[in-house]
Amino acid sequence: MKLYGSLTSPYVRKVRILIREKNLACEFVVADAWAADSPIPALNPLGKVPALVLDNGDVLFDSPVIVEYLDSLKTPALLPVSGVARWETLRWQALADGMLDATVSRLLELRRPAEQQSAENVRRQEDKIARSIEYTEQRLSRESWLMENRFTLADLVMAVALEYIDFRYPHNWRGRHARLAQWLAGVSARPSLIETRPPGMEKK
Ligand SMILES: N[C@@H](CCC(=O)N[C@@H](CS)C(=O)NCC(=O)O)C(=O)O
Repeated sequence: MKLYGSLTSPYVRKVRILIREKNLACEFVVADAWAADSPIPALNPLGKVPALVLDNGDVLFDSPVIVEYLDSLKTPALLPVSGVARWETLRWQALADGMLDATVSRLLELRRPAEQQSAENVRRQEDKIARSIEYTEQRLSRESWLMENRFTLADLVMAVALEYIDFRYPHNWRGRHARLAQWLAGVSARPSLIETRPPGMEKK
């Protein structure tokens, strides 16, 4: 298998962490989705990374699909296989992906020429991020993990989202969310997170 993606994409990082956690054999091919000669549009019509090329040549795309496929290859499952825990974990992934989408959208808005930027859109994305951080802290139990009293996909995706917010939208969310900050510090110390941190992303 070959995983195509950039070093900075948080969606790609989700997949790289899962590969590391499950010790799967998968080659990582660094590819820039934005480059004129990018190989990505030929793999994924949406032109986005990550894209996973399977051994039979078929290609999977969109990180939730790739994550679920890779997780199915080897136990223990990081995505609980059934019941309430499964739906709750998928909801954590939807929330984390939405936090990434909002952070990317805010960044792209701020990269437009100053006179074309929409302050309203920036605020709208920041509100989504703030509400999501609040939501997460409210649901944090006293355990070290979000689900099942063990490291699952829920912890993986939420840590990626919060570290990406620190990277692209640094602000003092820790001031009002000390418990969440403490939880993140624990997950962030895992080798899979340390080894996949993009250049320039310092650990808080
Ligand atoms: N929902 C997708 C989002 C992937 C995504 O937006 N990737 C970005 C990199 S961070 C990308 O490839 N953007 C190129 C583009 O939008 O043309 C997923 O989870 O895989």
